[in-house]
Amino acid sequence: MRENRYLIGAVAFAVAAAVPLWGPSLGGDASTGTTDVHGAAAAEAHGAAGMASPATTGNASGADLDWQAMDRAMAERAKAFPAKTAGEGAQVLKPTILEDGTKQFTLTAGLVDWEVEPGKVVKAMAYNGMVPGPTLRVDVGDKVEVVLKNELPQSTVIHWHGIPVTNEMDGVADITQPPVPPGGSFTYKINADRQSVGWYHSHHNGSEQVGAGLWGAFVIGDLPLPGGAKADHEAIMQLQDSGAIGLTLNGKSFPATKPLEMKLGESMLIHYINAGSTPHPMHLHGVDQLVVAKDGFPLAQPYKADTVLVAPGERYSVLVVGTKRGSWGFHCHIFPHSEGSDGMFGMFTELRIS
Ligand SMILES: [Cu+2]
Repeated sequence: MRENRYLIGAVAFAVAAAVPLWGPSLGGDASTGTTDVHGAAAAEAHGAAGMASPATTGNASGADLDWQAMDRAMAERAKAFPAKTAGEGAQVLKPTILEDGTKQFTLTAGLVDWEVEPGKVVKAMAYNGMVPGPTLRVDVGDKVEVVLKNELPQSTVIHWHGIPVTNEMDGVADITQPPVPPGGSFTYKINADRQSVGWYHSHHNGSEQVGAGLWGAFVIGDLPLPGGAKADHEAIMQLQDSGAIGLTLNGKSFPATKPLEMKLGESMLIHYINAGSTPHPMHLHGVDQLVVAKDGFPLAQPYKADTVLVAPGERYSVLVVGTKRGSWGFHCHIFPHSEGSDGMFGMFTELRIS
């Protein structure tokens, strides 16, 4: 009971602490929260005939733009996709194999400048210089060590979400271990004894550190698919909405998001991981999503959807078959997260079937 009280206290504190931090950033990048409100208010005040669309990325709200200017701005952004930026997140990290066969990974947490979209560079916290952090992939039965080195100016820890660990390896500051101070390190030992689609993230000053970039994917083994099917492609789509990184897919905002690509008739297994602070309904145009797993646990009865709601912390795995050629929109269906008066932004990409 005593531990429970601490936990409840910690959660209440985290929520209270998070509200002022997340308030302005939940709507998107720095310009979002304010222009959004201004746009709606301006439209009301002027009785504007046009829609007060949330101006999330540009300088003007919908009410301030004539329709040609709006169309031009939208076309320009769409044409820039997929835009080049410095840095690529979620790269698969190769382990060092220790003498006893243990797979050892090193994650170094530090400050980096991260380009989320062309010209927009934010002060991020990152593992090994990338956002999201490196993707860890191991086999069922592996013994795993992850060495956390802290080069941040504040303490940190790593929590393993959906990954089997003993209590002392759970990585929650002051609950299961002391925080790892600047300059310190800690080695996590994990027996990867079951298949999982998991992830890892900071559990110290989480409302700042996770949104600043301290998270990544951790996959154990292969997710079994209905009927023993094998997917031709596998992709991980990591969602973020808050903090320094803001509205992104795999650490990048449209037009710097990466299109997913497959050929007609091929299949792709896509794992959503929501590392953010709000749910995102992920909508794929043109082809169905077959939901095959929740939090890495295969579903007894997979089901079809065109929009899959992924809450913070959750993972959903969906199987997609390329039945129709084309560039299909693929985005969060909360439009203030993906499309405004100057076009697509944030959580928008394409599934390209050729
Ligand atoms: Cu969203």
